[in-house]
Amino acid sequence: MDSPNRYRSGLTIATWEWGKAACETAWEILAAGGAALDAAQAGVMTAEDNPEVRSVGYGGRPDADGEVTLDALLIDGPTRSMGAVGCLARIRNPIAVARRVMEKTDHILLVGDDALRFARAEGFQEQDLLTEPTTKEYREWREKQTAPDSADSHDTVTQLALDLRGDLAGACSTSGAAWKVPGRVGDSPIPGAGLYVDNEVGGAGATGLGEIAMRHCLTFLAVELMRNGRSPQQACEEAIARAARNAHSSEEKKQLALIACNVEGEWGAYAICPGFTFAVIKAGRRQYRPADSFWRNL
Ligand code: SD4
Repeated sequence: MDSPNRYRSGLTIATWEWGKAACETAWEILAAGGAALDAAQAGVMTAEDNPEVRSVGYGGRPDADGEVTLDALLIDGPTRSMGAVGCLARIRNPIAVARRVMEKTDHILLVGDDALRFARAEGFQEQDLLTEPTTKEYREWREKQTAPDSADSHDTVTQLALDLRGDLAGACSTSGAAWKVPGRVGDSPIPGAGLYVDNEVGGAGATGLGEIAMRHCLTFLAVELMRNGRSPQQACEEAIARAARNAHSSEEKKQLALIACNVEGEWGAYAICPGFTFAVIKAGRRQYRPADSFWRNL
Protein backbone atom coordinates (compact mmCIF):
# COMPACT_ATOMS: atom_id res chain seq x y z
CA MET A 1 0.00 0.00 0.00
CA ASP A 2 1.33 3.40 -0.94
CA SER A 3 1.93 5.88 1.88
CA PRO A 4 -0.62 8.70 2.31
CA ASN A 5 2.22 10.79 3.82
CA ARG A 6 4.59 10.77 0.87
CA TYR A 7 7.32 13.38 1.32
CA ARG A 8 7.59 15.91 -1.50
CA SER A 9 10.18 18.43 -0.34
CA GLY A 10 13.26 16.58 -1.58
CA LEU A 11 15.76 14.33 0.14
CA THR A 12 19.06 12.75 -0.76
CA ILE A 13 21.47 10.63 1.28
CA ALA A 14 24.87 9.27 0.21
CA THR A 15 27.76 7.30 1.67
CA TRP A 16 31.12 8.52 2.95
CA GLU A 17 32.85 11.86 2.70
CA TRP A 18 32.38 12.03 -1.06
CA GLY A 19 28.67 11.72 -0.34
CA LYS A 20 28.76 15.47 0.39
CA ALA A 21 29.60 16.37 -3.23
CA ALA A 22 27.22 13.67 -4.46
CA CYS A 23 24.39 15.14 -2.37
CA GLU A 24 25.13 18.72 -3.49
CA THR A 25 24.95 17.68 -7.15
CA ALA A 26 21.81 15.61 -6.63
CA TRP A 27 20.19 18.38 -4.61
CA GLU A 28 20.65 20.91 -7.42
CA ILE A 29 18.66 18.60 -9.70
CA LEU A 30 16.01 17.78 -7.10
CA ALA A 31 15.49 21.43 -6.12
CA ALA A 32 14.95 22.32 -9.79
CA GLY A 33 12.19 19.71 -10.03
CA GLY A 34 14.34 17.02 -11.65
CA ALA A 35 13.77 13.29 -11.38
CA ALA A 36 15.21 11.25 -8.52
CA LEU A 37 16.88 8.93 -11.05
CA ASP A 38 18.78 11.79 -12.73
CA ALA A 39 19.73 13.20 -9.33
CA ALA A 40 21.10 9.90 -8.00
CA GLN A 41 23.02 9.18 -11.21
CA ALA A 42 24.57 12.67 -11.35
CA GLY A 43 25.48 12.49 -7.67
CA VAL A 44 27.26 9.17 -8.06
CA MET A 45 29.13 10.46 -11.13
CA THR A 46 30.86 13.11 -9.00
CA ALA A 47 32.64 10.31 -7.13
CA GLU A 48 33.36 8.34 -10.34
CA ASP A 49 35.02 11.43 -11.82
CA ASN A 50 37.05 12.27 -8.72
CA PRO A 51 40.49 10.60 -8.83
CA GLU A 52 40.90 11.25 -5.10
CA VAL A 53 38.19 8.66 -4.44
CA ARG A 54 40.31 5.51 -4.62
CA SER A 55 37.39 3.10 -4.55
CA VAL A 56 35.14 4.39 -7.33
CA GLY A 57 35.51 5.00 -11.09
CA TYR A 58 38.56 6.88 -12.38
CA GLY A 59 41.33 6.52 -9.79
CA GLY A 60 39.80 3.40 -8.22
CA ARG A 61 42.18 0.69 -7.01
CA PRO A 62 42.77 -2.22 -9.42
CA ASP A 63 42.34 -5.97 -9.06
CA ALA A 64 45.23 -8.39 -8.46
CA ASP A 65 46.21 -8.17 -12.16
CA GLY A 66 46.39 -4.38 -12.05
CA GLU A 67 43.13 -3.84 -13.97
CA VAL A 68 40.53 -1.41 -12.58
CA THR A 69 37.13 -3.10 -12.92
CA LEU A 70 33.91 -1.39 -11.94
CA ASP A 71 30.46 -2.39 -10.69
CA ALA A 72 27.42 -0.10 -10.78
CA LEU A 73 23.63 -0.27 -10.44
CA LEU A 74 20.80 2.19 -10.63
CA ILE A 75 17.14 1.64 -9.77
CA ASP A 76 14.23 3.85 -10.76
CA GLY A 77 11.37 3.65 -8.26
CA PRO A 78 8.38 4.82 -10.33
CA THR A 79 9.08 2.57 -13.34
CA ARG A 80 10.60 -0.30 -11.29
CA SER A 81 13.45 -0.32 -13.82
CA MET A 82 17.02 -1.32 -13.11
CA GLY A 83 20.31 -1.29 -15.00
CA ALA A 84 23.70 -2.58 -13.94
CA VAL A 85 27.22 -3.45 -15.04
CA GLY A 86 29.72 -5.77 -13.37
CA CYS A 87 33.48 -6.08 -13.81
CA LEU A 88 33.53 -3.33 -16.44
CA ALA A 89 37.02 -2.07 -17.33
CA ARG A 90 38.22 1.15 -19.05
CA ILE A 91 35.02 3.19 -18.74
CA ARG A 92 35.08 6.14 -16.37
CA ASN A 93 31.35 6.33 -15.61
CA PRO A 94 29.93 2.81 -15.19
CA ILE A 95 26.71 4.27 -13.76
CA ALA A 96 26.05 5.95 -17.14
CA VAL A 97 26.54 2.58 -18.87
CA ALA A 98 24.15 1.01 -16.33
CA ARG A 99 21.59 3.64 -17.33
CA ARG A 100 21.94 2.60 -20.99
CA VAL A 101 21.55 -1.06 -20.03
CA MET A 102 18.31 -0.06 -18.33
CA GLU A 103 17.05 2.07 -21.21
CA LYS A 104 18.36 0.23 -24.27
CA THR A 105 18.08 -3.46 -23.41
CA ASP A 106 15.54 -5.84 -21.92
CA HIS A 107 18.14 -6.94 -19.39
CA ILE A 108 19.38 -5.70 -16.05
CA LEU A 109 23.04 -6.69 -15.75
CA LEU A 110 25.88 -6.88 -18.32
CA VAL A 111 29.35 -7.98 -17.27
CA GLY A 112 33.02 -8.04 -18.27
CA ASP A 113 34.20 -7.76 -21.87
CA ASP A 114 30.66 -7.87 -23.22
CA ALA A 115 29.67 -4.95 -21.00
CA LEU A 116 32.65 -3.07 -22.45
CA ARG A 117 31.57 -4.01 -25.97
CA PHE A 118 28.08 -2.67 -25.18
CA ALA A 119 29.54 0.56 -23.76
CA ARG A 120 31.69 1.06 -26.88
CA ALA A 121 28.67 0.51 -29.13
CA GLU A 122 26.82 3.13 -27.09
CA GLY A 123 29.60 5.62 -27.77
CA PHE A 124 31.43 5.60 -24.44
CA GLN A 125 35.13 6.46 -24.70
CA GLU A 126 37.69 4.05 -23.27
CA GLN A 127 40.45 5.29 -21.03
CA ASP A 128 43.08 4.07 -18.60
CA LEU A 129 41.50 4.30 -15.14
CA LEU A 130 44.75 3.92 -13.19
CA THR A 131 46.25 7.09 -11.77
CA GLU A 132 49.77 7.70 -10.49
CA PRO A 133 48.83 7.07 -6.82
CA THR A 134 46.90 3.87 -7.53
CA THR A 135 49.70 2.56 -9.77
CA LYS A 136 52.16 3.21 -6.93
CA GLU A 137 49.89 1.54 -4.35
CA TYR A 138 49.44 -1.45 -6.63
CA ARG A 139 53.20 -1.85 -7.13
CA GLU A 140 53.72 -1.69 -3.37
CA TRP A 141 51.04 -4.30 -2.83
CA ARG A 142 52.63 -6.58 -5.45
CA GLU A 143 55.93 -6.34 -3.62
CA LYS A 144 54.59 -6.91 -0.12
CA GLN A 145 51.49 -8.98 -0.93
CA THR A 146 49.92 -7.74 2.29
CA ALA A 147 46.19 -7.21 2.47
CA PRO A 148 45.16 -3.56 2.34
CA ASP A 149 43.62 -1.97 5.38
CA SER A 150 39.97 -2.99 5.07
CA ALA A 151 38.93 0.42 6.38
CA ASP A 152 39.88 2.10 3.11
CA SER A 153 40.22 -0.67 0.55
CA HIS A 154 36.60 -0.59 -0.55
CA ASP A 155 34.19 2.28 -0.13
CA THR A 156 31.29 2.43 -2.55
CA VAL A 157 29.41 5.58 -3.33
CA THR A 158 25.75 4.72 -2.80
CA GLN A 159 23.03 7.33 -3.06
CA LEU A 160 19.27 7.51 -2.59
CA ALA A 161 17.12 10.40 -3.85
CA LEU A 162 13.47 11.31 -3.25
CA ASP A 163 12.23 13.99 -5.66
CA LEU A 164 9.58 16.70 -5.39
CA ARG A 165 6.97 14.33 -6.83
CA GLY A 166 7.75 11.92 -4.03
CA ASP A 167 9.42 9.39 -6.34
CA LEU A 168 12.46 7.47 -5.23
CA ALA A 169 15.60 6.26 -7.00
CA GLY A 170 19.01 4.90 -6.04
CA ALA A 171 22.45 4.50 -7.58
CA CYS A 172 25.75 2.98 -6.54
CA SER A 173 29.18 2.64 -8.10
CA THR A 174 32.47 1.10 -7.03
CA SER A 175 35.79 -0.34 -8.08
CA GLY A 176 35.13 -2.99 -5.42
CA ALA A 177 37.66 -4.48 -3.07
CA ALA A 178 41.24 -3.44 -3.80
CA TRP A 179 43.48 -6.18 -5.26
CA LYS A 180 40.45 -8.48 -5.64
CA VAL A 181 40.65 -11.77 -7.52
CA PRO A 182 40.11 -10.88 -11.20
CA GLY A 183 36.50 -11.48 -12.17
CA ARG A 184 35.17 -10.80 -8.68
CA VAL A 185 31.87 -8.93 -8.70
CA GLY A 186 30.67 -7.46 -5.42
CA ASP A 187 27.27 -6.56 -4.04
CA SER A 188 27.01 -3.17 -5.73
CA PRO A 189 25.48 -4.27 -9.08
CA ILE A 190 23.25 -6.89 -7.46
CA PRO A 191 19.70 -5.67 -6.76
CA GLY A 192 18.76 -6.41 -3.16
CA ALA A 193 22.40 -6.74 -2.08
CA GLY A 194 24.17 -3.41 -2.76
CA LEU A 195 21.02 -1.40 -3.48
CA TYR A 196 17.27 -1.80 -3.42
CA VAL A 197 14.42 0.64 -4.02
CA ASP A 198 10.68 0.13 -3.76
CA ASN A 199 8.73 3.27 -4.64
CA GLU A 200 5.90 2.33 -2.28
CA VAL A 201 8.16 1.86 0.74
CA GLY A 202 11.69 3.24 0.56
CA GLY A 203 15.22 2.40 -0.45
CA ALA A 204 18.44 1.14 1.06
CA GLY A 205 22.07 1.13 -0.10
CA ALA A 206 25.16 -0.64 1.16
CA THR A 207 28.87 0.04 1.37
CA GLY A 208 31.64 -2.13 2.72
CA LEU A 209 32.52 -5.76 2.22
CA GLY A 210 30.11 -6.79 -0.50
CA GLU A 211 30.23 -10.48 0.32
CA ILE A 212 28.43 -9.74 3.60
CA ALA A 213 25.72 -7.73 1.86
CA MET A 214 25.21 -10.46 -0.73
CA ARG A 215 25.06 -13.25 1.82
CA HIS A 216 22.22 -11.51 3.66
CA CYS A 217 20.41 -9.76 0.73
CA LEU A 218 20.91 -6.82 3.02
CA THR A 219 19.28 -3.91 1.19
CA PHE A 220 16.25 -6.00 0.26
CA LEU A 221 16.03 -7.00 3.91
CA ALA A 222 16.17 -3.36 5.05
CA VAL A 223 13.39 -2.36 2.63
CA GLU A 224 11.25 -5.30 3.75
CA LEU A 225 11.76 -4.28 7.37
CA MET A 226 10.51 -0.78 6.48
CA ARG A 227 7.54 -2.33 4.66
CA ASN A 228 6.74 -4.08 7.93
CA GLY A 229 6.71 -0.86 9.89
CA ARG A 230 10.30 -0.19 10.94
CA SER A 231 11.72 3.30 10.54
CA PRO A 232 14.75 3.57 8.20
CA GLN A 233 17.03 3.77 11.26
CA GLN A 234 15.47 0.69 12.86
CA ALA A 235 15.65 -1.17 9.54
CA CYS A 236 19.37 -0.37 9.11
CA GLU A 237 20.11 -1.42 12.70
CA GLU A 238 18.18 -4.68 12.48
CA ALA A 239 19.64 -5.68 9.11
CA ILE A 240 23.20 -4.80 10.15
CA ALA A 241 22.82 -6.61 13.49
CA ARG A 242 21.74 -9.77 11.68
CA ALA A 243 24.77 -9.57 9.37
CA ALA A 244 27.16 -8.85 12.25
CA ARG A 245 25.85 -11.74 14.36
CA ASN A 246 25.95 -14.21 11.47
CA ALA A 247 29.30 -13.13 10.05
CA HIS A 248 31.28 -15.72 8.17
CA SER A 249 34.60 -16.37 9.95
CA SER A 250 36.58 -14.47 7.29
CA GLU A 251 34.24 -11.50 7.65
CA GLU A 252 34.33 -11.09 11.40
CA LYS A 253 34.27 -7.40 12.33
CA LYS A 254 34.78 -6.27 8.73
CA GLN A 255 33.03 -3.04 7.75
CA LEU A 256 29.61 -3.05 6.14
CA ALA A 257 27.22 -0.11 6.39
CA LEU A 258 23.70 0.73 5.27
CA ILE A 259 21.89 3.95 4.45
CA ALA A 260 18.11 4.00 4.00
CA CYS A 261 15.19 6.35 3.53
CA ASN A 262 11.45 5.86 3.29
CA VAL A 263 8.89 7.61 1.11
CA GLU A 264 7.77 9.68 4.13
CA GLY A 265 11.19 11.37 4.07
CA GLU A 266 12.71 9.70 7.12
CA TRP A 267 16.26 8.39 6.82
CA GLY A 268 18.70 6.22 8.72
CA ALA A 269 22.25 4.86 8.67
CA TYR A 270 24.14 2.21 10.63
CA ALA A 271 27.39 0.26 10.31
CA ILE A 272 28.97 -2.91 11.67
CA CYS A 273 32.16 -1.07 12.68
CA PRO A 274 32.84 2.50 13.78
CA GLY A 275 34.09 4.98 11.17
CA PHE A 276 31.29 5.08 8.60
CA THR A 277 30.19 8.60 7.60
CA PHE A 278 27.38 9.80 5.36
CA ALA A 279 25.80 12.99 4.00
CA VAL A 280 22.13 14.00 3.84
CA ILE A 281 20.28 16.95 2.34
CA LYS A 282 16.62 17.15 3.29
CA ALA A 283 14.51 20.11 2.11
CA GLY A 284 17.77 22.04 1.68
CA ARG A 285 19.11 21.27 5.18
CA ARG A 286 22.58 19.71 5.04
CA GLN A 287 24.13 17.21 7.43
CA TYR A 288 27.34 15.23 7.35
CA ARG A 289 27.94 12.84 10.21
CA PRO A 290 29.28 9.54 11.51
CA ALA A 291 26.84 6.65 11.85
CA ASP A 292 26.41 4.59 15.02
CA SER A 293 27.75 1.05 14.79
CA PHE A 294 27.03 -2.46 16.06
CA TRP A 295 30.56 -2.88 17.40
CA ARG A 296 31.38 0.17 19.46
CA ASN A 297 35.03 -0.44 20.29
CA LEU A 298 37.35 -2.19 17.90
C1 SD4 B 1 32.15 -4.34 -2.95
N1 SD4 B 1 30.56 -3.11 -1.60
O1 SD4 B 1 32.57 -4.53 -4.08
C2 SD4 B 1 31.39 -3.06 -2.75
C3 SD4 B 1 32.34 -2.01 -2.73
C4 SD4 B 1 32.80 -1.78 -1.47
O2 SD4 B 1 32.62 -0.24 0.24
O3 SD4 B 1 33.56 -2.52 -1.03
N2 SD4 B 1 32.30 -0.73 -0.91
O4 SD4 B 1 32.31 -5.12 -2.03
